[in-house]
Amino acid sequence: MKKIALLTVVLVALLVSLAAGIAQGDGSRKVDIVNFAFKPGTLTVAKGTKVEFENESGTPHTATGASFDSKRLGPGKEFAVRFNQKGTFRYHCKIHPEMKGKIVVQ
Ligand SMILES: [Cu+2]
Repeated sequence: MKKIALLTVVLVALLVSLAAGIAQGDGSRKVDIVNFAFKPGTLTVAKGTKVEFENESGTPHTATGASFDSKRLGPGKEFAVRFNQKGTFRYHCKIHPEMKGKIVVQ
């Protein structure tokens, strides 16, 4: 009976640490470029998250901020940047300056 209790404690601890890992956001998040817009326009992530920009449209775009630049992203291409500092990071498309988005890092 003691063994089962110990096993339960170990399993619960494992599940809690897994859930904590997901909440900390040490994975990656995605911004789609579609219909001349970044979706979502505002993405909130945890510090240390990698954000992937994927051009799902038929025309080239860029995701360009003060500290990063995807350069010209053709249709179907991806660009990733990791955000290691808290703050609000605005970006736009150099080809279509009306396309704007922001990443909020908490
Ligand atoms: Cu564009």
